[in-house]
Amino acid sequence: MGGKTSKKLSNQEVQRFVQQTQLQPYVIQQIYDAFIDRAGRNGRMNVAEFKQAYNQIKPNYDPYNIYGNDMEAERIFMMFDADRNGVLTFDEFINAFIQIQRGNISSYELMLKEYSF
Ligand SMILES: [Ca+2]
Repeated sequence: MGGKTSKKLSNQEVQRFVQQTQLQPYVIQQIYDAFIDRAGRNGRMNVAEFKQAYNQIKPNYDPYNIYGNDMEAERIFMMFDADRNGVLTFDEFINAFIQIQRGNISSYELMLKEYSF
């Protein structure tokens, strides 16, 4: 109990995420540490926690557009909450992270729209 124990991904998990995201292993671990920092040890990130994380992830974040960013964060949260249980696991989060970093969100949304008919 107590103290700052950093939680590590197993090598197997890191390899899986490397394949999935094409990121370097140390980057995966950094994202994981940041995720656990916000989400807590249970590894589940709720929408409020995601909004805070989103502000740090998003390139060209506009601090004067708080409401716009919040709504955007909520939308993205729902898009990537694959099993719709109201929290993001690291699997779900890292997918969102990659898409946000690549600026792919708008094309991703378009794709979702096209397939939702
Ligand atoms: Ca989920």
